[in-house]
Amino acid sequence: MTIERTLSIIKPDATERNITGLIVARLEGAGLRVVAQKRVWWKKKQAEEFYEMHKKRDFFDELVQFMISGPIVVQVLEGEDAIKRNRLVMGATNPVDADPGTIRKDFAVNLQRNSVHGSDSPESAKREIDLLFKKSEIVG
Ligand code: RTP
Ligand code: MG
Repeated sequence: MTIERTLSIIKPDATERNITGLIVARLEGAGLRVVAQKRVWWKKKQAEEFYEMHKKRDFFDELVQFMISGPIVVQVLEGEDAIKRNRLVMGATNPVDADPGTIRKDFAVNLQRNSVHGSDSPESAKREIDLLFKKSEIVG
């Protein structure tokens, strides 16, 4: 059993609809613990740096504009197999393809406004956590 940490973001479409608590309840219900959390409103540069791996994708500019359109909640989640576990409870990127009972099936608006982000590998989890949190902000 591996206790892991992963980086989660509650996106602007969810803060706008005031459903961050409903989403946190789903994460906790899936066995994940919020060990760090803050509400921020990114500047363009921060969104571009976070999503740097998507720079060449045709949706990059739209994604950055969306992610700076309102406040977000960034979190470190801890738990057994946290990275995979979080991706499972999030559901598929496009809510149309997401399984019943997942966050995206129940809350996402569309492919872009899909309510949550979750790190997709141990390497990206480390990069994303180090980018957004100081060590002292994470309390396990
Ligand atoms: P995330 O990174 O947010 O956890 O989502 P993901 O791994 O499921 O999806 P990814 O391929 O990494 O894409 C990042 C985010 O970009 C937006 N997107 N828009 N218009 C489009 O074709 C498109 N494709 C992706 C989504 O907000 C997606 O979560
Ligand atoms: Mg991704």
